[in-house]
Amino acid sequence: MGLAEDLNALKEEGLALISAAGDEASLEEARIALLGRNGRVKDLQKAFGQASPEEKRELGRLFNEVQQAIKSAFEDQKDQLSAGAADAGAIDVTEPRPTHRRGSIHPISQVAQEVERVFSGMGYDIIDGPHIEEDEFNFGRLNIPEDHPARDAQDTFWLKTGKLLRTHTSSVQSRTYPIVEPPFRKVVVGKVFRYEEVDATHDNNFTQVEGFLVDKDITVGHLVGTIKTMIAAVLQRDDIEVRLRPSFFPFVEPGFEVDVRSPGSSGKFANWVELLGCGMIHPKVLSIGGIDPDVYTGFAFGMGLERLTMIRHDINDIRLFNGGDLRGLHQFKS
Ligand code: FA5
Repeated sequence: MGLAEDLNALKEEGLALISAAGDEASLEEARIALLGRNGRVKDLQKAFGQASPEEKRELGRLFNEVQQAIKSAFEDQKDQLSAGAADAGAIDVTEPRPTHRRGSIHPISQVAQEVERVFSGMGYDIIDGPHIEEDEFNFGRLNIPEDHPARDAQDTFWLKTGKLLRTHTSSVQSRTYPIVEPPFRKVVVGKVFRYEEVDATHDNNFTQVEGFLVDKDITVGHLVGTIKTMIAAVLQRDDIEVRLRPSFFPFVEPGFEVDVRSPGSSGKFANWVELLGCGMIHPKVLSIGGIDPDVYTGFAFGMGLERLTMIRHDINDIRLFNGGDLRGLHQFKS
């Protein structure tokens, strides 16, 4: 075969090879095989060097034409491949948006888990109790007999059966005393319900954390130490100011309310806000529960978890938690 036929054959094979290249890697392989330093075009160029001057004039024109045809086929194929890749990544603006968004743990549940972790670390058992409660456990065994004025502060929702939605987690204290032997430490996190006007710091269903500890020689010092430790550990800061005020709850003696103030807060918690009620468990409550108050003493507290979460995240309105506006809640993804 003469050089002219070789050149024509190379042109045909080369164009076929280039148009068969389906991606950039195989196109590059074809380019190296045809136009590379040891490629087919270079081979023929060497043979071309040995031709006579007359042949060279004729073959030179053919050589340039073949080389040019291969190069431009290569450029065309390259353009086509990159246009295809751009199409594949294009955004279809008519496509419907995905409707499922990834959920997140509710900020109250996140702080509840944190509270339980902190109390577990202090040796407390995590326990639970029913939302639908009997008068006896919510009030009676807590030294709040019928017609006691303390009931007025905790009006609630009553069922036709005579049961009620518990107004505080202290009901779990009265359920627990008869079935455990001191010493013990228990903590409950759960929903409570009150027939109450809703505002920025009050809801009609909210979450309480009830802690109670019974042992020998327990004092108010243990109570205050526990509360301060818990607040600092859950909020992960030690600049929260805590103050104790004397207060009255029929199931403790003496009783206190604990207020907190957050110096860094830009809103509600820049001023004192009540966080919890607490005190030394009333001897009457212990003996109703079958625990001898001459041998054992103990403390108890009941804290609003929404309020603690509000301080944690500098939230100014409790209605964010139950309002159902996911834009608010999604800000607190853990
Ligand atoms: C009680 O519920 C007592 N059981 C607390 C207690 C337990 C005292 C053990 C002594 C010993 P009080 O009604 O004050 O107390 O509620 C306790 C906490 O729950 C409050 O300090 C507040 O943080 C929160 N809280 C009360 N009412 C609401 C409400 N409507 N919305 C949100 N949080 C509330």
